[in-house]
Amino acid sequence: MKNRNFKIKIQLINPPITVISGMDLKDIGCFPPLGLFSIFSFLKKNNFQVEFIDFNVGSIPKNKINGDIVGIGADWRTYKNALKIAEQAKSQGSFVVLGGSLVSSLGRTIINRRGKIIDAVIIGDGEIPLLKIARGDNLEKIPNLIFKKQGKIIETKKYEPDLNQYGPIDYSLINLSPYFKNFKKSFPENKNLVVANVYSHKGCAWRNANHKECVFCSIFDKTLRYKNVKTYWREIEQLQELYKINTVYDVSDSFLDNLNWLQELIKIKTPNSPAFYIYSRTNQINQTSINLLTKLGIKNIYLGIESGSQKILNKINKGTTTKNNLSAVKLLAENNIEVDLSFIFGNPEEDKKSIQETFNHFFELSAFGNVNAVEAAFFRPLPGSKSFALLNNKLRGKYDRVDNLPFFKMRREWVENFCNISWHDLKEKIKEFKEIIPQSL
Ligand code: B12
Ligand code: SF4
Repeated sequence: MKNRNFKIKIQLINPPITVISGMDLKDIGCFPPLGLFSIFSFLKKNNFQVEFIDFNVGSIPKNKINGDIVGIGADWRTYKNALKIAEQAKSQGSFVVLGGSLVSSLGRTIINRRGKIIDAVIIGDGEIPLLKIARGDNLEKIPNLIFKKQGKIIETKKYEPDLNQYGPIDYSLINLSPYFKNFKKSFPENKNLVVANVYSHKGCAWRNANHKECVFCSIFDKTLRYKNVKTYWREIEQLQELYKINTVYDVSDSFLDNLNWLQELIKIKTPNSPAFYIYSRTNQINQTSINLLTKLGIKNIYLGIESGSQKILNKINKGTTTKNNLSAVKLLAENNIEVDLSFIFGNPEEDKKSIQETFNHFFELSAFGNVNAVEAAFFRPLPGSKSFALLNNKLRGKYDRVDNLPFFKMRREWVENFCNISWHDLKEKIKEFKEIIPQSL
């Protein structure tokens, strides 16, 4: 790499999603990759020359990869292409850094296998580690980094910074219009929505309190961290000023984890603010939380129902009950709030009986009349989750040294090893379910 100083050029890249048949592709290019964008905004604020390239939006001229530092975001849908971009960047002499949800779980394996084309991976938040790399700090003193030095893997100390150190994300730095256009094209039934993604916090209270997260959860945040309400609201106001957004999509894991924070937010909220779309756990929906959400201006809530079988809910350690689900959807219906429901098929010990219970539960929930959309997904044993460790153990460490994981094959391996239903029958059941549910978002 050339000298690391303020004149260097940093490129932050969201690779194209690899399209595999059977994949739901509707969301591609509808929202900017928020993590990468947050890093972009933070580095800009610190006066670095930074370029933001999203391969899933618009067309990208060839040979554009030429940064002194090239930071690439990768999740399971983009990892293959992230490697291709890393190879190209390395061949041009760039310092190549990978980060994002998948990378945070597989960091050591990635450096071990791809050390020739990737100089470092960042675990967790990329803002401060990338800033320090760009400033030319000694890599061994930069937190949350994994890299190779003289053939040896170095892993630096881990920490989760206070989110307020980053300041507000500056949404004026990129043009969000292509995302809004793509959203309208992909979701014509929601063509009146101008919706932007933001985040209020990172982490999950259930995970924190319980130290035993849901078996499929692959988030890497260990603590619960909040943006202060003023910073959060500043971001929303900016989005309203710039794009006249009418809906805020808060991607944080469970919006109702901290009701004091929500109360503070309501105090500073301005009139005519956008409607909110949020994620919540069903056991956090009660009249108190609904009153607060109504004051905030909630439009719709996404609820992780996962299964209609209490045995399965216990097995996956969801921490909710079918009673919670019924009471939440009923209360929300009484308060004129719509819900989007998510179900997972292929949970541990899933069998025909538990699937029938899920169908029945869906019918009971729909009867309240406020179900807007339903998502039905196969169970995915993603790296970083308990389920990945279980599968890998069962397969005698088959995936110990694999970074480019065969996610579709692993879904089937999971069912064959942990469910009491055949892969063929499960596929038929999910097909049947998808035929009866309202169109997924
Ligand atoms: C929002 C979201 C979505 C949105 C994405 C919209 C968008 N374009 O932003 C939608 C709804 C489309 C989505 C879909 C899916 N998602 Co999703 N999603 C999330 C969620 C809730 C939040 C992500 C986010 O924006 N966070 C806020 C930002 C600020 O944080 P961040 O992304 O972590 O970024 C930080 C670090 O990761 C790092 N970083 C990120 N990029 C980079 C790049 C570099 C170079 C560096 C150095 C660092 C770095 O720094 C960032 C800033 O601090 C996460 C859960 C979570 N808590 O992360 C799951 C999550 C990312 N999704 C996940 C999954 C599995 C899915 C689905 C497959 C679920 C499904 N239906 O089966 C689908 C895939 C799409 C499909 N249809 O097949 C998994 C990812 C697993 C993996 N390892 O790849 C997660 C982690 C949830 C989980 N199950 O555990 N998702
Ligand atoms: S899946 Fe959701 S509720 Fe479960 S531990 Fe993860 S973030 Fe928390």
